[in-house]
Order: sequence, then structure tokens, then C-alpha cells
Amino acid sequence: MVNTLAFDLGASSGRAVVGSLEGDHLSIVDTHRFPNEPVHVQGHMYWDILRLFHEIKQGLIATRLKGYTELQSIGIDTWAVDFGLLDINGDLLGNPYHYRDPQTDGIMEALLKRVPRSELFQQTGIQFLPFNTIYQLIALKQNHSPLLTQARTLLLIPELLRYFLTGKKISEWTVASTSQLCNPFTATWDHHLIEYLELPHYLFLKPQQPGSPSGTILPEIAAEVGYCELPVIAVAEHDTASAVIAVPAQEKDFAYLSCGTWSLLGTEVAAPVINQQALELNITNEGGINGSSRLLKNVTGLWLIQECRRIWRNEGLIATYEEEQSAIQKAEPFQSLINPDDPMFIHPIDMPQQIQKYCSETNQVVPQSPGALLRCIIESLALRYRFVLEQIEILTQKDFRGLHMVGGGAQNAILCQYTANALKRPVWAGPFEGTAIGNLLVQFLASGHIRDMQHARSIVRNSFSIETYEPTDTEVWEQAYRRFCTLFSA
Ligand code: LFR
Repeated sequence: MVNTLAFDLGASSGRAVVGSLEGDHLSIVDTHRFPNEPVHVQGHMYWDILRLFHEIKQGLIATRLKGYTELQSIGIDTWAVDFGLLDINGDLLGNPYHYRDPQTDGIMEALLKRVPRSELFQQTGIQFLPFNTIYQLIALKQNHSPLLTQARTLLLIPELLRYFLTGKKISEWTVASTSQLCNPFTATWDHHLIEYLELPHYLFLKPQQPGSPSGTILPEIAAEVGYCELPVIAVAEHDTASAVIAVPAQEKDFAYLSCGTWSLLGTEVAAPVINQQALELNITNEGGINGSSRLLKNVTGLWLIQECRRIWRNEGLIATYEEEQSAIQKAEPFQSLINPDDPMFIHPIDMPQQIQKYCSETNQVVPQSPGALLRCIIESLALRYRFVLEQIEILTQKDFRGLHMVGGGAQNAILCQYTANALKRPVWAGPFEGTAIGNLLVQFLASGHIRDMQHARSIVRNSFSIETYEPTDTEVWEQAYRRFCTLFSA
């Protein structure tokens, strides 16, 4: 039996997960969990990066105390696009901004007046999201941020945390690809684009492929946490890339939905799909393992619910997950629908109020109770998934038999069932720990304990239970879908 350790950090929480591989069976154990709470200061939103690093060290200690004294390696995956800047001495300059920080408001639109949208897409293959690294850097430049003038190296969040552990500055391809500053064919930075934008070219280190060895933890950290000579692997460090690796698909062509704060829906392709249609549909080609591309679209996911919860908690309303589920079931179906991807929902102050505003402006019933709001969100998400899946099918000219749902959101039985209903196809839900499992699999691929991706996915099928949701009530869902498409044809 061989043990490896994954640190999997999402936008709302992080955890340390040990993976033990015995033959073709992988078992996982959570050894540490911690919240990831961004901090608002003077109109800005930051990641509490030093706290996150502290939690990584706590995770190492907790893992050892749980009896895992021998680890083959460790790996870190996190969300994408955000970064830290290092100065000439290798010290971190400032706190990394959260991708929902308002500094990027309006930046993308302004840049697209200078650079044609089609050209930027042609060069990078990346969807236009206002918070991509490219726009964050332009925002710093426009604000004459001293951070940018002093910076010598840019590291994306998982790379930065790995650097804190190892002292080695190494860029990793799956996460670098999300910046919208890379060429997906050469799997490296697009230096022409960087030059054109007048960004310092020396910030960017050549990305390494997922699975690359990246040194060992520093001696002082080894002494602090009680491990020595612990090797660190640059796994598929973008959490979504890790999640896609863990999709338990048997067939070559499959559709997936990685469901967490975001819902990432798409398929895996051998080469980037960059054409007029992909541009119009705003679909992305993020870097995957073994030169593959993740052809997908970001749908605003459980963020809508997480933000409602935050407000309700302060008001002493709904408290438990069970209360939420029963409130949804009691609420009237299809009263009001929203487009989850409307920019109104990127960083509102009060999500329930924002949804009410949206419904009122679109002349629909305004949901009042938490149950009505949650039902509106979940139905709208399921309908949006159908819309995006159909776009991916048009683009790839493929028909998918059903949808693999991985990640925490796949535990939400109502969401899975509604999605199956909306799609009129089965949903296969699981594993729920997709990102952490993908992280572990890449470490076993790197060590040669797993042969290839087919082997990796067969191990997932062999090790984790997967729930099937068959579609029901398809007629009413079809009607709702038509209404959804009329309301939001974008
Ligand atoms: C999911 C994710 C998405 C990315 C978003 C912001 O956790 O990594 O793939 O678009 O977060 O970084």
C-alpha cells in the first residue's frame, strides 16, 4: 500500500486528503479541514494566503498524527486565475486579490475595444471571464500599482503555496492556461501578447506539465511538521483539471460537470477547439493532462446558494442543509427563473435581494421565502446545464448519453435529479471528492503506480460509489426549458 497526500483548496474551504492505493483500489481519508474565508479590507477582497499556508502545515501535522508517517509525495490544487507577486528577494508582495475583487470591473470591456475579441480568443482559446489573470494584471497596471513595478515573478495560487513549501518557483500548465495569456498549442505563455499589453515578460516562468516533480519540502518546514524529505509533485494544480481527471468515464467521449462554488460543464478533447462558434458561445479550452484540452464553460454554481446562506445565517433564517432541502421541496415549482451567469450575480452585497431584483426586472414572480429562492436557483442551474451541454454538443458534434457529475454539488440529490430531468438523460453522480482524487491520481501516475489515464479512471470506478439519477417529469421540464430559452437567449 502506498500513501500520498492531496491539499485541495476551494473558494469556500480546503482540506488535506490521504489517498492509499492498494492494487487497483484507492481509499481516501480526510485528515484536516479548514474554512477559506476571503477578507474584505477598504473596498478590496483578498485571499488570506498566509492563513491558508498555515492550514497546509496544520494538515501535514494532523496527517502524521493520524498515523500516516510515510507519504510518497504531496500535491496542491486550488481555484485558478488568481496569483501572488514575488519581489527580487522572492518575498510575497501584498495579499493576492480574490477574483471577485471589484478592481477588474470594466477592464475586460475596455481591453476589448483595443484588441479584437476574436484575436484574443484565437491566441489563447480562453473564455472571456472578467476576472481572468490578464484583466487583473491590466487593472494593476492601470492603477500604477507598485506591486507590479516591484514584482519579479508571478505565481498562481497553487504554485505560490507550493513555493512556500519548497522554495522552488515552478509554473504548472493546467493552472497557467486559465490566465488567458497562454498559447494552448505550445502550452506556454504567449510572449507576443504579453509584450503587446506591456506587461513585464520576466514575471512568467515556463509552465511544466502536470505530474512534474517539484522538489521537497524545505528543511525548516520538515522540522516544524515532523516529516523529512517529503517530495512535492506539481499535480494538475487547477482544481477543475484535477476534477476532470477523476471523472469515472469508461467511454472516450463523455460530458462532465464539476460542481462546487462554480459549475464547470464540458468535455475532454485531444486538441483545442478554436473557431467562430466557440468564440460566440464563449467556451473555453483550458489545459488538461497529457496534452488534452478541457473544453468547457463556467456556470455560476453553488456560489448563488452559498451567498444566500451567508445572508440568512446573519438573519437567523435557515440553518441546516436538511432544512434547506425540505424548504425546496415545499416551494412551488417553476415560479421564477434566473440566468445564473448574469453579471449581476458575480459579487452582489446581498444575494437574496439581488435575485429578487432580477426576477422583478424580468417581470416574474418575486421569490420571498428561502425555499422559493433556493428552488428558483436550483431549477435555473439545471436548465442552464442543459443549455451549456447542448452548446458543447453543437461544437463537438457529439451526443452524450448522460452527464457525469463530480464534486461536492453532486451530493445534492435535488440538484442531481433536476439536472437529469432538465437534460432528459441520466446523471451519474460521484465521486464527491473529485478534485482531491484527481490530485492523488496524478501523484500515482507520476510515481508509475498508475499506468495511464484509462487505468486511473478504472481505479475511480473500482473505488467509489456512483449514484444514477434517471430523468422524470420530462414534459414539464421541457416546457420550463423553452421558457428559460425565451427569457435568456444568450
Ligand atoms: C473552480 C475554478 C474554476 C475557475 C474559477 C475561478 O474552483 O477553479 O475552474 O474558473 O474557480 O478561479
